[in-house]
Amino acid sequence: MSAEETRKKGFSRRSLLTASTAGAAVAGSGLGTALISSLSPGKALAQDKAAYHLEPGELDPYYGFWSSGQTGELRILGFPSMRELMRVPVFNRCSATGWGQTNESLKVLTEGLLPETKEFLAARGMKTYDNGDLHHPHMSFTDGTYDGRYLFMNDKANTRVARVRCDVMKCDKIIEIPNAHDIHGMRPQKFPRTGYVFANGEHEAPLVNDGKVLDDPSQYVNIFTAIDGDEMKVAWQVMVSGNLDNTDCDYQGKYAFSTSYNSEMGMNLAEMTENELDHVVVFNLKAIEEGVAAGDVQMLNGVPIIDGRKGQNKKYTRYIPIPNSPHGINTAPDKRHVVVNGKLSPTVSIIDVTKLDALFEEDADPRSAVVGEPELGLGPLHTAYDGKGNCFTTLFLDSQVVKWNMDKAIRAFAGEDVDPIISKVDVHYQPGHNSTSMGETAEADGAWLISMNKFSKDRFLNTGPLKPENEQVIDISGDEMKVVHDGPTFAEPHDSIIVRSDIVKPVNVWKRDDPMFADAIEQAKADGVVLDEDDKIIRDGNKVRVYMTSVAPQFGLEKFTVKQGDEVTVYVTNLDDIDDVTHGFCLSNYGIAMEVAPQATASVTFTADRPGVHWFYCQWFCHALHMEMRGRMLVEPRGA
Ligand code: RUQ
Ligand code: CUA
Repeated sequence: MSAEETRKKGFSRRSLLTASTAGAAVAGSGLGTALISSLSPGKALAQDKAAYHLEPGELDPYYGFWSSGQTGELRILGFPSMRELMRVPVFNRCSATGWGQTNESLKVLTEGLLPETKEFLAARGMKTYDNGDLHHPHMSFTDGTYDGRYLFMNDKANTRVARVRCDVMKCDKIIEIPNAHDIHGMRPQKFPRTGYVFANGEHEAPLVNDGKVLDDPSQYVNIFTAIDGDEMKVAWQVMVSGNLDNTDCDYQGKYAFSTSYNSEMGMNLAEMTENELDHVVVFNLKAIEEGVAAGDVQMLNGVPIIDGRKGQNKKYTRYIPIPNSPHGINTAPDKRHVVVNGKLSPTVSIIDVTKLDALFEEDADPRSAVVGEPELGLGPLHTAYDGKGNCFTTLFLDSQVVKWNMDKAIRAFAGEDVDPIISKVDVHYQPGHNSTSMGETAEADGAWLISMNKFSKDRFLNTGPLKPENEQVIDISGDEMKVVHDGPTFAEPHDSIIVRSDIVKPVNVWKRDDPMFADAIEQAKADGVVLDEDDKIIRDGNKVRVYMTSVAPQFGLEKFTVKQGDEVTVYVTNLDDIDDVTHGFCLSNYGIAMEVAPQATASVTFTADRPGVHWFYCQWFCHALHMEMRGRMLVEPRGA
């Protein structure tokens, strides 16, 4: 039998030979001899691996942008090799790069905080939060697909939304969202462009949360926010009923929609899961924009808020009943269907966006927008797409991914006798999110699926009571899904996107006038210092500004002298413009360290309260004489 015939019969060479018992299984069947004699198993495996295993020096065809949950950073992976390429600090504090300590990062981390938050943190001796819970990274869109400009991400822990610039892969904006609590679901507008970034406030609280209303849940509200992704400013908010979980939007630029569990507005588990039906809230973007323009709002913290609660004005929102506690919501690349994942219900519900107009214009029954509700298995959480009409849904409780057909599910709902389920594959264990290559865009290519599993249990060497997560790469090019790689990761890659590598075009060196260090450029100008040329110390009362260049393997200053108690700012400008020659500035026993990438300026401010000789050194291996790249800060004792 030829390999082709074998595949047609449902046995692929791959499934036979990748099984550990392949030899035995094959030997026992009549078709084994032919296969084994024509192929050496080693070669077949190698061919198979070639799809996801790269040879040294080969580049991945995709970028993977990974969240890190409670670690608070963004991670960049090569995909499908799953090699971790970079960590981009966002809501966390980073020892290597100085994120959370440099003046440049502190500006990003503090300028978008609400005044009351700044006050609250200052009383604790803090400038910003040190933790974050980054769940959902998504790229900006133009015309239904990724455009390589920005990545947006949420912080559930401290109610923030951040943006990362894709040219330098650094976070350039973080804003705290007023009036809302705990931003969870977050998605950029797909059409015509981003545009808006939609963000769900998950937890409910009194709208004015100053302590006057406490244990009276009847006065709590939930808030949906639309952010202007270019300006990184809140455009408007909508007050809704029920906790907002995940969100997505259409490919037409007309609607956004959020899943909502706890339509009961319950305060404990029993109350929260009481109703048989929760809902999806549909937001009519044009009606909301008109309402805001017409002043049908209340202003709070500088933001216009529309009342879109259930039973209020039906112009702005409609509530589509969905079986108990829906979680993920995912718009299909067919630009028409949206899958709502049941979580506590074994079903997913399919919404047809072409039926949403009637909900608003003709007051149609909201359930009329539901055109399918296949039962898939236990604990459906998220759905991804192959762009060929098929859907991949994670089943948390079953520890499986199920592949099913959208069209068949819709026909079955209409009464036809068809089974939408194509196949299932075991994953290890308890999957949450999944993503397909380009799958949340109109350019879904159907090559790969990643299943992001919350538990790894026995899949790796034991690391003690705390185990890694497990992310499995699945080949979805055929009808049967094949798990081809286990990827252990630290807490907790929650969600990811897989982006074709040609879309993302990062630079190799910084531009000397980059806005990231605009403040340093301005201060230098005021001090009569040319950042790329001068090594100078400027004294300004008890403030001292130290301007230093760096070229491998030397800092521009071998020493500088300050007085105990001075407020010192060190600016380091990296004059190297060769790819990959990053320097660092680490001031030992002062708790100071930062990254200075090619052509960048970085700065840090501290009080020189320890007298004596203190070495600073380059902390990024840059040259054969990297160890020699060092200098002294001499601190004269007080009264000397
Ligand atoms: S939600 S495991 Cu925070 Cu993305 Cu579904
Ligand atoms: Cu410069 Cu190491």
